[in-house]
Amino acid sequence: MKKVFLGLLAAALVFSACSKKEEAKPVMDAKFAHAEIKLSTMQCKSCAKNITAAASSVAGVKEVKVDVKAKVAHVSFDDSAVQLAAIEKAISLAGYDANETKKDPTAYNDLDDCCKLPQDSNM
Ligand SMILES: [Cu+2]
Repeated sequence: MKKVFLGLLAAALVFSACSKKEEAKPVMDAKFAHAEIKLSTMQCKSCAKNITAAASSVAGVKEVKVDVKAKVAHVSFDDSAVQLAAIEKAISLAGYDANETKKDPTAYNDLDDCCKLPQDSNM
């Protein structure tokens, strides 16, 4: 009987401790939209730099983070100022596929060999 009582007491203490915990505050900035852009043709860190520069140059884009391994760009942007399609376009004009937007062929030709697809590279 005593054990049951202690068990209940312990449970009550745990419960009260939990209920006092502060709720985690959301860290996302509500003002900005977030999107992932697939970069299926990117090859290396140099590509990441080119893509970051291209996407960052679009007005309304707040932050660009390119994940080289995953071949994805994480973009934060003000969606009242710019559409995702405009960001994709800027990346395509730098010579890379961005989601379904195909790379600009001229820009792609001007890329360093290391940034081209393995079948187009002369290295
Ligand atoms: Cu590259």
